[in-house]
Amino acid sequence: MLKNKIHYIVHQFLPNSDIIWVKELERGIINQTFLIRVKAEPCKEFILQQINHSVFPNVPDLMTNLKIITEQLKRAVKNKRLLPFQTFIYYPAIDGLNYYLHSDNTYWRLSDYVPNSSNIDKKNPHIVNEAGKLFGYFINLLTDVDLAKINEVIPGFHDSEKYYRNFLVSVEKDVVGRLPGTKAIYEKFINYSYLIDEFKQIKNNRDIPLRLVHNDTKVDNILFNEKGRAISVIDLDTCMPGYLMTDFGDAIRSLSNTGAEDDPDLSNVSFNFLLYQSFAQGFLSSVQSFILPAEKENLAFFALLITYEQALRFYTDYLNGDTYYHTDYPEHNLQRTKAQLKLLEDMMGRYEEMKVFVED
Ligand code: GN1
Ligand code: MG
Repeated sequence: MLKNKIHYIVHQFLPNSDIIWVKELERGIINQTFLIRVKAEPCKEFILQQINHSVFPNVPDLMTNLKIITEQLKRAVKNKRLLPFQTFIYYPAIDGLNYYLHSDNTYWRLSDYVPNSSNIDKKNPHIVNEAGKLFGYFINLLTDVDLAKINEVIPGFHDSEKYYRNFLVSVEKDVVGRLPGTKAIYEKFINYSYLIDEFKQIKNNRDIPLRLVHNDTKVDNILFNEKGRAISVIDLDTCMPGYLMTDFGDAIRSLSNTGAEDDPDLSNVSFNFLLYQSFAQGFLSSVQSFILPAEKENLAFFALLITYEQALRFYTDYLNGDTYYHTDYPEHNLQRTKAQLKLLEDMMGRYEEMKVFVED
């Protein structure tokens, strides 16, 4: 039974603890997450997560990264004190490792739960500005980490060119026969592939540095307190060397969308320029002391690029028969693709204004 299993696993981290309840959280579409309440003085809550082992084949390397990153965040938050920022740690299991390998070959980890925090359900300029400040601050806090110490747990994670190549391979194979019914979508990806050509130029630009960035800056990965202040950044699994613009772009993809990432009603999906401005303003205020001109010039481009990339990733998974992302219904990845493409096309119509806003 799942409950017994969860209790057993919690006891691998907190032996003898008295578990009051376990609740499954809908957090992310990669890992499975549980909130655990344990009897203590006062009661304390923890996050137990099953790590998606097929997405992260090397769990020890992943957890080594997380140890470096969470320790650095703790240190830097104390030194910089520019914004409130709640950190958390991963607890070692009784065997001393910072993950637990269960007998059924599943990997687990336990961390603090950030108290009095939640995701937001509605996006408004204030909330989005808060998120911008905190995602920018996150990069600022990590500027001292030696990049050579961080393992590349998913090679080329935001290499859009790689995703484009994967897409072409999946189109060629069409293993589950989903291509013929989605030819119009396929055509769009081909038409917009000039974004990949432009990305190739950026990769060759030596003025753009790699930094330790979050790489998954969607709205769900920011926690807010009850006053609506952004207080913590979660889901650090993909935190690896990458471009600052990627964090900006991925956040815009998620935060400026008036609909949901997988909205079944495409009329809900649109690009909200005011939310874009609010996020950009917050983000730039946190990175202004170190952002380089070549990075700034490409911020708006990455909003388009990462939205295109995400659409490609969803569509490729659809063509592959839904092997990567968790799906709730057969056409889920197709729905996600359509919503991301709609958002992308909307952004394309405002691209010049987007550029002008961040560059000034
Ligand atoms: C995945 O971790 P989670 O489920 O929030 C994905 C991101 C995508 C996101 C889209 C490791 O994020 O890159 O942007 O889904 N993470 C991984 O919702 O592939
Ligand atoms: Mg993630």
